[in-house]
Amino acid sequence: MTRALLSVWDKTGILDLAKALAAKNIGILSSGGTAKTLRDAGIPVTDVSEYTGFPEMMDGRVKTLHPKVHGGLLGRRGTDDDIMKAHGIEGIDILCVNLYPFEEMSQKNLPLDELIEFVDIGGPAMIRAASKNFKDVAVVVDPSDYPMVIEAVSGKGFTYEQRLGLAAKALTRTAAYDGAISNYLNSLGSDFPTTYTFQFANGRPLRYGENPHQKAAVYGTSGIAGQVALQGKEMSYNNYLDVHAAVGLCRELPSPATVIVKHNNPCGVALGSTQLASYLKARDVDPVSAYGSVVAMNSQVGKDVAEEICSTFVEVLIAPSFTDEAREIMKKKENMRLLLLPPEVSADEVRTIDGGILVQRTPAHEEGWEIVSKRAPTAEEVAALKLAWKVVKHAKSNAIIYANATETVGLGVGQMSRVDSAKLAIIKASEFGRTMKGTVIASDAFLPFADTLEVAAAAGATALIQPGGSIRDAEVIAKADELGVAVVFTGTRHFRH
Ligand code: 93A
Repeated sequence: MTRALLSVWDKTGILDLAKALAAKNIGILSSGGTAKTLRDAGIPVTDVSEYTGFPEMMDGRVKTLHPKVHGGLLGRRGTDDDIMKAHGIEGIDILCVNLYPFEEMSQKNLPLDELIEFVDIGGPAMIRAASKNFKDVAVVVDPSDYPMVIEAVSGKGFTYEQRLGLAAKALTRTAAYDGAISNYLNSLGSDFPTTYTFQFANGRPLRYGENPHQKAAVYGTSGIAGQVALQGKEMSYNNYLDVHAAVGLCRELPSPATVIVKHNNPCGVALGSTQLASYLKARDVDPVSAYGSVVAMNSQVGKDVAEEICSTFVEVLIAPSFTDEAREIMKKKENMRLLLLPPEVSADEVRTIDGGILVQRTPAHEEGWEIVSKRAPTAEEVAALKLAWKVVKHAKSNAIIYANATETVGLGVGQMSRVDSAKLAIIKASEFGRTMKGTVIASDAFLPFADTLEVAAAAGATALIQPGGSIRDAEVIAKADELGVAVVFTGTRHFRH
């Protein structure tokens, strides 16, 4: 290897890479800004403009777009040597590029005239050229690959597999980049692009899908999809789904809180003065369902929680951090997966249907609450309504959640009729010796009839939160007033199919 071209927006790690190249007498060509960075650090570098005899122009729009650059990347060693020589084209053996930050800048509401300048043309062109010629050119688009490159140039060079892997990664990057640009342009003037392009890297096969006869894989580098278990068995398809469900709710709760999820639905949710207290309360809501569940917590897991978790069977425990002591204790549950709660990635919610996809976006803020009953809820009821409303949002419809100020008491979820959810929650809670006396209820959508309210009130619920909006709202409110139940309308529906 005799020559490398470095042209990077993100200069992270570039000096280390350049030093390693220089140490092996690999000549470095660079575009303006990158050349300056290297030169300032005392690393010998030739400007691309000097090599091509063509200046950078048009405010940088044309920097590397020149046959002497693209010929150097595309020329087949052994086949094109003569023509390269005839035109003074020098072979480029390593290309290191990262692109103008279009994705980041497109979030900043810039006028299109300004944003368009972040559409990188020369960078992707070089990446594609080098990728096509991967047998002769190593193409590097990710600073996290620099150590591998440094090792290769300092040792035996690149293997065929390494070159191919780098090219595949490089083309994944340009495809994602173009996808982001096309999504942006296709959605100008509307909320969603006319053509929806999305790319997820880091695909890993899973042992199987929802069931053992189904094949499956997971894709993604960030959020839950990017998480690898700290201990335990590999994450399964269903684990990812349940973790996603648990984390979505857990992130909305004040800490410390615990969310226990089984088959994509919460089966126990509690707040507590400590993480342990919230876990014990959440588990007691439905200890039978909690067996073999996914548990999400939103504060550090210490020894006390670890010991309790180990006293039962938990599929996955996810938390922002674990103390060393907790990690040590949980090692004895060698199958239990431990995951770190990742920062939230706000992305469109995408689901597949036969022949296409459905996409939706959730705004951060909901409408305000309105008290519509004669009796206003007490402070204690308001706290319970807040908790129940958050939980119902994350349960499958039709859902009725009974809660007090710190925990769910009964959960009726995923039924075809709302009143059945109200009854089911009571049946389940009574199995564990719980009463609905003094609870409140949340309904994910409006109550179409007063029947659900009557069932809940007869069991002891004293307040109701629901979106409102039924043609029989007045009937439901009149029934609530008759029963002394406080009613809050939220204006926002939380169906979850
Ligand atoms: O404006 S460009 O599309 N035109 C080009 O010819 C070109 N060549 C490299 N952008 C171009 N680049 C990009 O410049 C690279 O992809 C990289 O992101 C950046 C590095 O510029 P500099 O070395 O001047 O900081």
